[in-house]
Amino acid sequence: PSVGAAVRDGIHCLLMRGGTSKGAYFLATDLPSDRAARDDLLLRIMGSPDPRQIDGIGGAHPLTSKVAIVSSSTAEGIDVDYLFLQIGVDAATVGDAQTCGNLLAGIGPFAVERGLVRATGERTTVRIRLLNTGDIATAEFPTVDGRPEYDGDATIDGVPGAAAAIELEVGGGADKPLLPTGHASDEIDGHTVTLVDNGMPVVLLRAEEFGVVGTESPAALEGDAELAARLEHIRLAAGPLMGLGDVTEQTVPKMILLSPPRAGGAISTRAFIPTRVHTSIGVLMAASVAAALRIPGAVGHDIAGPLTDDETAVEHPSGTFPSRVDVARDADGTWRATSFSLRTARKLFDGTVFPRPRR
Ligand code: NQM
Repeated sequence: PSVGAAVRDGIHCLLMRGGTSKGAYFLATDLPSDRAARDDLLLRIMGSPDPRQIDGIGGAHPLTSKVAIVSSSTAEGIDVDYLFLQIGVDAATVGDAQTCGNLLAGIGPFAVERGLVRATGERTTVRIRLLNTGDIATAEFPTVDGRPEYDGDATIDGVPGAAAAIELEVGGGADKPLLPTGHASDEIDGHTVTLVDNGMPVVLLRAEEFGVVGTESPAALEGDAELAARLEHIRLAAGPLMGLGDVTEQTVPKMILLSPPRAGGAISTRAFIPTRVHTSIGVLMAASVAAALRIPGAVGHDIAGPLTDDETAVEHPSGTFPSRVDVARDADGTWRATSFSLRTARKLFDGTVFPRPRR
C-alpha cells in the first residue's frame, strides 16, 4: 500500500505483549515494500518522534516501541521470517541492528493467527528465521481448535499474572562465535570487559568499577549522566571490536553491569539498552550473560553463584530470568551456544491501525 492509502484505509495490525515487551505485529505483505516508505509509516503509526508517543500506539519506552514484521519463509525447514524493528521514541529512528527475544515469543502465535502456519493439535511448533541476526529459533506453544491458547499457568518476572508457556530455542543458524573477539575478556578504557553475543551482542562490565552496587533502580541509574557518558564511551569502542561497525546511532551492543547475586541466583544484572535501563532483562541478553558465566576468564565468571547445568538464574530489577544455555567449544577453541527460554505472550488487540497523516 502507498502511504496515502495506508493513512486513509489503515493497516492490519496485531498488538501483542511478547514476554516483558509489547509491540505491533504486521504481515510483511500489509506494509510497503519500499524500506523508506515502510519506516516512515511505522514512525507515524507509533507516534514518533515524541517522548509520550501521544499520537500513536507506541508506549513511550523502548520496551513498548517495537515492531515485528512476519512473512512466510522460502528458507528450507523454516516456516516464517521475522524482522524486528526498534522504533525510536523521541527520535525519528527505525533500527534493525538487533533482534528482540521478547517479541519473538509472539511470532509463533501470530503466524497461526494470520494463517501462515497451521496449528497441529494441542501443541504447535514454528521454525523462525531471525532476519536481523541470521539465527534460527524454534517456538513451541499450546494450540486449541486450531488457534493459539494464551491462557495458562506460566509466570515470568516483570509480567503480572500467568499465561500459556511458550518455549523458545535460539541459536545455531548464523555461523557466529559466542566471543566475537575470540577472547574471554578485553580491555577498554582501563576496564576488563567481556564482549559476548549469544543472540544479542552485549558488553559485560563489573558494576563496582562504575560505583554501582547493583541493587539500584533503573530510574536511579538512568539519572546518572556521568555513568551514561562512561558507558557510552566504552560502547562506541566495543562496537567495532564486535564486528558491528560504528554503533553511534545503533541500539547494540547493550551494556550490562554485573554484581554478585542477591536472591539466590547466579548473578545480578542492570542492562543499559543502551540509554534507558531495562526494567528486567532481554531474553537474548540473559542468554548472553548465562553463556559468558560458563567461560573461565569472562567478566562475571568469578562473582557468579553456583551454576547448575539446567538453569542460570539471571537476577534483574524485577525478579529473575531463568535462562538455559548449552555452551560448547569446537576443536579449534571457538565457543558456541544455544539458548532455551520460557516466555509468555498475549494477543491484546487485533484490528486496523491508522498512521498519523503528517509529521
Ligand atoms: O535481549 C530489549 C527486550 C529487549 C531485547 C532491548 C530482547 C532480548 O527485553 O532478547 O528481547 O534490548 O531493547 O525486549
